Amino acid sequence: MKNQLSDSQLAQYEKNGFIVIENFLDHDELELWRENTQEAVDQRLASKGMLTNQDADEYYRSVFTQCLKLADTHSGMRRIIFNPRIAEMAATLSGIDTIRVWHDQALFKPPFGNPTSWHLDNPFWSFDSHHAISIWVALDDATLANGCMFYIPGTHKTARYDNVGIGKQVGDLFCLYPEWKSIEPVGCPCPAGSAVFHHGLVAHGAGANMTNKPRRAMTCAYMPDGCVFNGKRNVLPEDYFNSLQIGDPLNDPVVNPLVWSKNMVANS
Ligand SMILES: O=C(O)CCC(=O)C(=O)O
Ligand SMILES: [Fe+2]
Repeated sequence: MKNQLSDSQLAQYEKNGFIVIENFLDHDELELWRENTQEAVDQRLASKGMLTNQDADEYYRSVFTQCLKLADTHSGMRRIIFNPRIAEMAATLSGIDTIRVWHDQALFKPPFGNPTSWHLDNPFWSFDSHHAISIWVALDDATLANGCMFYIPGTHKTARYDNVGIGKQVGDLFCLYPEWKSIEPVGCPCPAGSAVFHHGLVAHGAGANMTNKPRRAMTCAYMPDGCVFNGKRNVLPEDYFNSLQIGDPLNDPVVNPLVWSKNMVANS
């Protein structure tokens, strides 16, 4: 795993709000991620479990097959997602000392799948933070033809917390941010095993899958330690959600496990 970050990569992330790490996983690691992710997704779909988009409308189901919090239901995924080396990279990029998992999610764009409309991530979530970050790992080659990621550089600096969602109009986000229309989007094709880290407030989306094969990705979103509840349920378990008041710390060790801390390393 290529888990070293150079100063120039840190500066690029700060400036653009995303960074591609080609061939992040080596051959064996990629095989492990593929096997575990595919198995965890198959199990979740077969069990008709919660935290999928299988009850959504036909359009959204064809954007991707979405399965959230696979680390909760699959031990192999737990080992992958709770890897402190990845969490350390996420913390280092976002400039924080202690980091929790918000949620993992598999996003498999099916053959001939719909595009992923331009959106921001953090406005979906139960906390507001300028230090939220995700890793998106390509399990298949991600190409301009099959729906690789696209970003609008620098937008994390002026984004707000309104949520446009991921609807049927690819460009709905620009009704909210007309000033972003003049910035050239950057496509990020990358070979399988590559990773993209992106800021929770950077504008991003993915093209349609024009090919007859799936474009699979495994992702994890991280929350800085110390974040507070903003009133949105998102993926919070119902009982926990009902127990929270706006402003309460989101520090449940099971729901949002602390996966890396500078102090943890210093003390160990
Ligand atoms: O994989 C996709 O199509 C979209 C991914 C995305 O929006 C994300 O990881 O935040
Ligand atoms: Fe996203």
